[in-house]
Amino acid sequence: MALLPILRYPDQRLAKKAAPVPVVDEKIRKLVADMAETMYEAPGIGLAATQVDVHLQVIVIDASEEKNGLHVLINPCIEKSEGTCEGEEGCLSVPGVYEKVRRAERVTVRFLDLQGQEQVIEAEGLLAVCIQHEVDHLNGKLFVQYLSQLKQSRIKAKLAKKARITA
Ligand code: K1U
Ligand code: ZN
Repeated sequence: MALLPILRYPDQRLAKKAAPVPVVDEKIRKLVADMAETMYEAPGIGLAATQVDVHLQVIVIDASEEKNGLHVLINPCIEKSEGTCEGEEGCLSVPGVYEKVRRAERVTVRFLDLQGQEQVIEAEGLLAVCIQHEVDHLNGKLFVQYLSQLKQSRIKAKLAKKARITA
């Protein structure tokens, strides 16, 4: 397995739209293993392939307390969204920034598993929020885009300053 570098906002590669995975093969299973290792090490509760500069529809999520509940979603499609909720979100591509975002409370998502079999899950709470956040990544959208232009400019300036200090 390998740790993968995570792209940081405002890198334009984060705005690319991911393509569907044509076949779930060993190459995809290796990508998933590397993404899971990268997510756990960060640490984070989710990671989309877009964030590691791979523009395929692959997501890993583990929103469990014990870190023993890995979900792998290939070619995910949110078929149903119900209710609304508002909670603080973070993003491994926007380090150190946590902001409130409004999302659907429950989602039904269809996807392929690591064997290429179609699966459906109904999710709520943090898992549902994380699925929406990661599917947004695959569509080239970041959680900061739900915020005002002023907040987005402040976040860009903060990250640019941090990058200058650490360079
Ligand atoms: O996609 C990502 O950048 C991962 C992101 C997922 C996410 C977090 C919160 C709400 C929605 C989606 C993160 O994992 S940010 C880090 C984080 O939330 C966390 C880190 C350590 C322990 C617990 C949570
Ligand atoms: Zn993110």
